[in-house]
Amino acid sequence: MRNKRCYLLNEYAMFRAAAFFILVLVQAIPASGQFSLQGQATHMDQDCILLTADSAYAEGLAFYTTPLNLDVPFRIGFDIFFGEKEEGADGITFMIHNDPRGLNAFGTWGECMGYGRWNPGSPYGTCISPSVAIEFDTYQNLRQNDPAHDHIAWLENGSSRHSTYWPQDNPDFNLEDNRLHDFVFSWNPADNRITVLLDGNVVVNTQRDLKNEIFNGASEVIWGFSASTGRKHNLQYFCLRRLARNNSPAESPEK
Ligand SMILES: [Ca+2]
Ligand SMILES: [Ca+2]
Repeated sequence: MRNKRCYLLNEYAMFRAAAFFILVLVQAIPASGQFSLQGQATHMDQDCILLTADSAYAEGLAFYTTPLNLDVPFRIGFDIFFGEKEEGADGITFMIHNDPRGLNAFGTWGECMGYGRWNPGSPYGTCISPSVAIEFDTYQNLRQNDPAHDHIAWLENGSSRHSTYWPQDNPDFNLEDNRLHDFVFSWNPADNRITVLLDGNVVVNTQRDLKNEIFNGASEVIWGFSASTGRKHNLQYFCLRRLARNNSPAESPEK
């Protein structure tokens, strides 16, 4: 885990450089009552939400009840826990979506982590779409082009299959190490830039016109997390640290 003080200083410098921010709200988000929970998801102590217990064939989802506006920049930071068994499964996704089911949207269990569906080419099985997601995958599934080691990948529109992943050069990479991992997702609509950090490492840095290429022109989207297990399992949860975003006149301040 990296030095928290350096992290905070870097965050501050990055925010100062963001001259397009009119007003940035930075506050702790109490989890209670602000997430809509499905499946096995439930509130824990200290602003954490359990997605799956360490049990087989479980699925849990948690969506924030205040929509995000893609027309303004945002940054979401949280800590995530993947369990302590290296041979466990399946992992967690962070996603942004406007699936017609809204806060009730869910995907398939097991290797799809409550987000995707097993076979991207098949119409069978539920998935969350339109959407983008970051998957934190802790179990190899060849159908989804997983490497043997744990990895992070960019997913779109309810497909769990990916052509690339991070890291490419660390076959020992393991997320199930009984520790919280520091994750930050940033979006800047000025250049359609998406940046994702995990424990200080850039794991995704890409440009994608989310509003027009994914969400068919819609600005208002839902964000949240999903996780599942299969025959293999692990305790999986996340803890929200802060939500920072532009407070435009069209939006209500965070309660
Ligand atoms: Ca692992
Ligand atoms: Ca997998």
